[in-house]
Amino acid sequence: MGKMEITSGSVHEKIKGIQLMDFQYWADYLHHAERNVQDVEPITDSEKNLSMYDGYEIQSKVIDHRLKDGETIIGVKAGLTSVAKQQAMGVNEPVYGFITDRMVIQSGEKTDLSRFIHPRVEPEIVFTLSNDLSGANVTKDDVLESTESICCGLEIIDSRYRNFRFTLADVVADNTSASAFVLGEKMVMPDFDLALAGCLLEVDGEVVATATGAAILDHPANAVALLAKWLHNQGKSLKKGWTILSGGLTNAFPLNQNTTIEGKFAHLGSVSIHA
Ligand code: 0L1
Ligand code: MG
Repeated sequence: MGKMEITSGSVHEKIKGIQLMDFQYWADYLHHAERNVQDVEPITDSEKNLSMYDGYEIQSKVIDHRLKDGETIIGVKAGLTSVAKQQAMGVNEPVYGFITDRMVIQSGEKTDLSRFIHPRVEPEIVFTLSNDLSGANVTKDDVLESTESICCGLEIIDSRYRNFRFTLADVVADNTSASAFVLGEKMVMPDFDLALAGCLLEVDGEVVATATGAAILDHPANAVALLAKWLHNQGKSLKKGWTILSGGLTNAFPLNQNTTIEGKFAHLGSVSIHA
């Protein structure tokens, strides 16, 4: 894709004298940035009043772009579910986004960095459900009852915004920086206390961060329950067999050329990314 072409006219449209934000314009802007591996300034530099509602409207159009490009939704992610991540990014609430088949990296495969702007890696606990799950009051226990298996994973986040500078509404519009992920090979039932499950994150063999599952909203299944409630509010559900990322347990670390990042987990084995 070359220079960005905007077909919908101006950034704003006026209906009956009320100025409306052009969600499609901003979705095109972010999709173009992702496809061209070009960082951009946050939407809020232009749209000071961008709300969370606006962010999710734009995100939905960003996902439409991906579907038009032939991608398939294979799951969902919770983001900013740990205090470590919220403090690092200067925000105070979790968010969600969608993941597609184009984001899968096979375990052991060397990661081609040319498709990323400034990738960072964070360790995740990943759920697969045995049935669809949705509802206004889904609990951690409902999630655990519906869990087919869990595994460890590493998510590559790659904000389309320059220097990862964004507000919460910006990052929502950008599909919560979703970019790629790799899953560990060991699949287990959550028949142990996931809140106590330890995780070490290593960069080139050196431990750079540690956490337990409790870092994710006291228990990672709480993040999945939150996703079920969010989707319920949109008349949707978590789908059986989807890959569900519960959020980075620790802060994320840059993935540079000739770097190996490995997540080592109690009960769940380990998973690594090499670039
Ligand atoms: O935990 C996450 O996956 C959050 C990603 C969004 C914020 C970021 O880019 O760090
Ligand atoms: Mg994440």
